[in-house]
Amino acid sequence: MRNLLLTTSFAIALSAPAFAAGTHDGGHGETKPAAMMVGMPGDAAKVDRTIDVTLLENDEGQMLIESEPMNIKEGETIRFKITNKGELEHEFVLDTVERNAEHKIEMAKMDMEHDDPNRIRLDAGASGEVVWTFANSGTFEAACLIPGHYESGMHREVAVGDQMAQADVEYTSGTIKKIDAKAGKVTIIHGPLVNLDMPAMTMVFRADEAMMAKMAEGQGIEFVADRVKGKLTVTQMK
Ligand SMILES: [Cu+2]
Repeated sequence: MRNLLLTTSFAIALSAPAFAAGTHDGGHGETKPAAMMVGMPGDAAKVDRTIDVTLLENDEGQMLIESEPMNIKEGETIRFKITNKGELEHEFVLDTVERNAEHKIEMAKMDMEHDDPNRIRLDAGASGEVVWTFANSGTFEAACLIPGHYESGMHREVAVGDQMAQADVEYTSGTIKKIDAKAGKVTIIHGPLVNLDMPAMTMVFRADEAMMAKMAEGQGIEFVADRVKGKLTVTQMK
């Protein structure tokens, strides 16, 4: 590794020093997973949730990465199910904005096909997946680095934080059916929970004491639920 580091000083000069052992610096064809700023390859058996991603071009000449907002909690393992619905080849690369910019320059010199765990390249009509664990909070990026594609719109923000970004959460209406304050549980008759990919139904949620204090049986509420330590929990309410 020491020799490799010496011979790849160019790549290191472009990379954050602490994460110099990222995908590229190990040399092409070497698939040893390394810790990157954006995280690490995830364990497919321990996926927290799936985000469906569509790669496509539209009639206005844009190229897009479409999905639900990529708001991810630190430590979450996501299965990105990616489908190329376009007519061109596309890729999906997870990295920092800076590293994507660096790789975009390399790609402009030579359209390289990579085989790194943080990226996948898909022919028109093809689909595949990337399983990734986001170990660090921060703003990252999903992008297609095929020359010209990024500029045509193929990049999307990936926000990793302690909590889901407030601006992007969608409130769901519901009616509180039952409160079990002692158990910290509340039964809510609710509409579809978009972020959890759940249809309208009656379900038991966790809620903390402060949240419970604002609730009454029979009350109509607008709320946000999310998985907190594996349990469906009311995280916001109005
Ligand atoms: Cu593309």
